[in-house]
Amino acid sequence: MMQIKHLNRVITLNKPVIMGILNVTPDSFSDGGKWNSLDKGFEHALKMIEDGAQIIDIGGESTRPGAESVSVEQELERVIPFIKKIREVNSEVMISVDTSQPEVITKAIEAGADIWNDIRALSVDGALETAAKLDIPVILMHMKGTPKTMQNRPHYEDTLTEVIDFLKDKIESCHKVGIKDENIILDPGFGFGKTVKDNYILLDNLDKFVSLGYPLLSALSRKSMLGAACNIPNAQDRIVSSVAGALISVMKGAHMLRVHDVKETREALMVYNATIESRN
Ligand code: PT1
Repeated sequence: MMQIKHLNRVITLNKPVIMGILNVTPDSFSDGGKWNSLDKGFEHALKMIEDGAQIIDIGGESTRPGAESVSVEQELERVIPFIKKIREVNSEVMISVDTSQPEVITKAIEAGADIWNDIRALSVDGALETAAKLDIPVILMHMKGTPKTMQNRPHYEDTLTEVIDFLKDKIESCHKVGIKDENIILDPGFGFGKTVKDNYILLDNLDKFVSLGYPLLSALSRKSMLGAACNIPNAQDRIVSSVAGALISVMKGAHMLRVHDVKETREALMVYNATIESRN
């Protein structure tokens, strides 16, 4: 049975799991920095937990297309207080931190976080060694380029093969420094250096990622690939299309969903679960 484990916290992946997004950046692409005051962000996290999120993903760096990078100090200032505040009232929920910086994840884990969500797949200096030493679950995501430039004419000879080979190479790098298989989670990286068609090729072939044998995270909530299919320019208006994408993902075997709209996604998953359970 696949599971994600850190300290006394365990999530079993026999049913799809929801990771709720808590953007503590002033410039989030879809919440526009709505949750960047400590109190508001905290309330939002509690609401997501109540709505069925088993993981809260906290990010202090905006990584949407075109975003500028921020300093380690800024990331720490944004992220650590939220982790501490959530841990004061909840010791059960898992907390992932959306960062690429070894120093940020190290301090975040000290403050009570569990999972390293790294869109740069441990490519920053010292990241692989830090992940091995911390012995925590890590999310390895595919990206082509950097957030600032990645949507500048992305091109692949063979999208699926290139993304899968990238992740296989990263898994090998992890093994070399002693990161355990049980700590590896994969993510195709929707919207990170991909055309709309590339993104839909990856969604249609998510089962091939699942076949690699690791937990798979699908993170397409409110992204432009949905806006493109449905002609919805505003990210906030992409809730129904996000739930549709989430449901396609779980039907192709995704274990985890990184979403903004926890309640709506949970409702779709309840229908999915009822369908699966009819087999017993
Ligand atoms: C992701 C992800 C992430 N995405 C993981 N973490 C973002 N593991 C932040 C658009 O096309 O996919 N996996 N952390 C947000 N990034 C984007 C990218 C937001 C593209 C929007 C778009 O609209």
